[in-house]
Amino acid sequence: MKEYLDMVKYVLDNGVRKKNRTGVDTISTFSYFYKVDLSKGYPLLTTKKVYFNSMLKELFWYLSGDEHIKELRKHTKIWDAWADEEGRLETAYGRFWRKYPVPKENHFNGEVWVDKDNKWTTEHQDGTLTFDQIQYIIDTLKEIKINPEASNGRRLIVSAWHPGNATISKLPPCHYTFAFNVQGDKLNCHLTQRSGDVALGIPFNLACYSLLTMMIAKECGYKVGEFAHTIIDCHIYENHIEGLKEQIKRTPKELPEIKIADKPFNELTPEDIELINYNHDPLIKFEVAV
Ligand code: THF
Repeated sequence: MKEYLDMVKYVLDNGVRKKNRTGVDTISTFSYFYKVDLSKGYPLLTTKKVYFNSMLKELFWYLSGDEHIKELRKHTKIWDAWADEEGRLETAYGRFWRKYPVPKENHFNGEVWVDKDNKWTTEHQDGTLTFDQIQYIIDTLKEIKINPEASNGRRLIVSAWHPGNATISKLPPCHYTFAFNVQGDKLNCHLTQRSGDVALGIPFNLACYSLLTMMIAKECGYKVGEFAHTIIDCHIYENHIEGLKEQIKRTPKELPEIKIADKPFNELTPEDIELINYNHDPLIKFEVAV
């Protein structure tokens, strides 16, 4: 994928050395943007082997809304470093996608921040209220499909950022908000990321949100449009520079395809997602900075 290799080259050429909490320095740039057309194939990098299965399990972990990785860690180690022995972790992607905490009542001047029919809000046994942002997106996209003038077409936002949680979390979400956008019969998605590890995280994030967009497009009756990505602190860890210099010498191959089983979105499992014709260059080993 040319768009990815261009990003690698940009950061290699323009990155400025910077220290960070992990102890491994990065070369860092501010606010990189690229987008890819999902109708041209599934953007899983071909210039190295990307562990599609780890990424797939990660996406279904997000969608489960679980606040632990008890299931996920049976399949991949990619989140182990941030969880405790029980598998619990404060990084709140899926938890906030599916169960964003909302104030109960009389929050400010008696305002109630709950949708009127409790369509997306659930009251839990302990009395807390949470909002299912993914279900809101799906239901609203279906409504927009029937009535393109619906008022909420530019409010299709999912937020994984909670300021309070972010102050205590060992690792607040890196990709913390995404937005859907309909143009004609196509569904687009834009992801904003506060911090992006070019070698390891970004290939996963790109594949993950592109697949999510394809799944939601299918569920709601749209064709796939573009995936767009803004990375605010876009960086390369110094121990990844050699590997990436090797990778940019490689020539991208034709992109693979994705086949999604004919099932309602909420019933999909990783087994229902098929990756077809993934031809790739050899793995490049990168160490993750924790
Ligand atoms: N921290 C850092 N420094 N980089 C990240 O990309 C990152 N994440 C998540 C949280 N903190 C991060 C964790 N995601 C791999 C991939 C994604 C990760 C963490 C690790 C990884 O090691 N990938 C290898 C092997 C994959 C495998 O064994 O399955 C690879 O070659 O891709 C970004 O969201």
